[in-house]
Amino acid sequence: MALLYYSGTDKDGVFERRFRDALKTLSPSLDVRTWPDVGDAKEIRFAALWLPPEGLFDALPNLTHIFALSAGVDRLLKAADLPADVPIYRLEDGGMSTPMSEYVLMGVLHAHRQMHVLADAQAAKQWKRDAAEPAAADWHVGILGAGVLSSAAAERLVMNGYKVSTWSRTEKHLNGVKSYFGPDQLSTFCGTLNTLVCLLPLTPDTTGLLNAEFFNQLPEGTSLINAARGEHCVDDDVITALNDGRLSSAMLDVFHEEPLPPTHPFWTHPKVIITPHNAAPTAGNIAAQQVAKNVADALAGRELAGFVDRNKGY
Ligand code: NDP
Ligand code: OXD
Repeated sequence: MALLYYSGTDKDGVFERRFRDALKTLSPSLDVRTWPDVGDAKEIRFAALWLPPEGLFDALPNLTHIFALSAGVDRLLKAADLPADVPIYRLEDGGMSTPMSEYVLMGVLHAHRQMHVLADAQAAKQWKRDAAEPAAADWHVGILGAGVLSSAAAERLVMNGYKVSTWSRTEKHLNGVKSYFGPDQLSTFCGTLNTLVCLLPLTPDTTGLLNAEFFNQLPEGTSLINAARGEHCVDDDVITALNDGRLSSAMLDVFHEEPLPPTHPFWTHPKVIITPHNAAPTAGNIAAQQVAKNVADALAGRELAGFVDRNKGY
């Protein structure tokens, strides 16, 4: 019985070393192989993957469990040879909650403390002491999503004194956070925000959600943070909203095409901060803990963590 590992972005092999070392300690009897060195493919029951190449699944006739080495499974679900009857489990946390909370806090602080205004003032050698800086308690942050990463980010913002709301499919009860849910409550959720954070999974329902119609529901001058997927945004509508002042700034970690092509207007827009899809890197050793536990639970016939509902798309 073996597990096949593959990561499409781990060019220097650091993640693989951390993942395999931890897995060796946690599941010493598990035979771990790295694509494309599958050996006898019939022995492979488990696959742990990020951005698998086409043909990988077709090569594994006896696969029983797919472990996504990511929180989001949008790309995995689009794999042409993804077997329809093999369950998928995604990472829940995977070491990402803390860095994602830091990223969101950094973006909120940047917007709340008017760093764009101050950067412009510095460029003009102006001593600008009149940039508006309301108290954190008067700065309303709305998070699209109330799942693993969004709850962690919401908790961090509450700890820092911000007023926080979330929007999800179903109602949530997080300490100090107001919950909005369902399409009917979206415009009320948007109505009084200072900063909007997107941490939704990419699904047919959420693709292109951040468009002109959506931005028009936000108060003038809302700042945007998108650390979910590039396809949540209609890029031209983001640029228009930045230019007409509906959005005051945008901190973007994810893009339709990654790396972001050099010709993309986001690179040079004065109100855009770009980060290279590194808001919350997966921690190899922590990912290995969840995978090792899921392998043990699968072998013992117990329920596994991180089940992906293909109908919901996350
Ligand atoms: P979860 O599945 O834990 O949370 C998703 C949340 O989105 C849930 O609260 C869910 O609602 C809500 N949601 C889903 N669909 C809808 C909808 N149609 N309308 C309203 N709410 C909806 O995901 P995670 O928090 O673990 O991860 C979120 C995403 O973050 C990932 O899918 C990935 O794309 C991105 N990501 C980005 C990283 C980066 O470095 N930039 C790193 C890791 C992840 P409900 O709770 O009611 O089901
Ligand atoms: C993820 C990501 O979904 O890194 O885990 O984007």
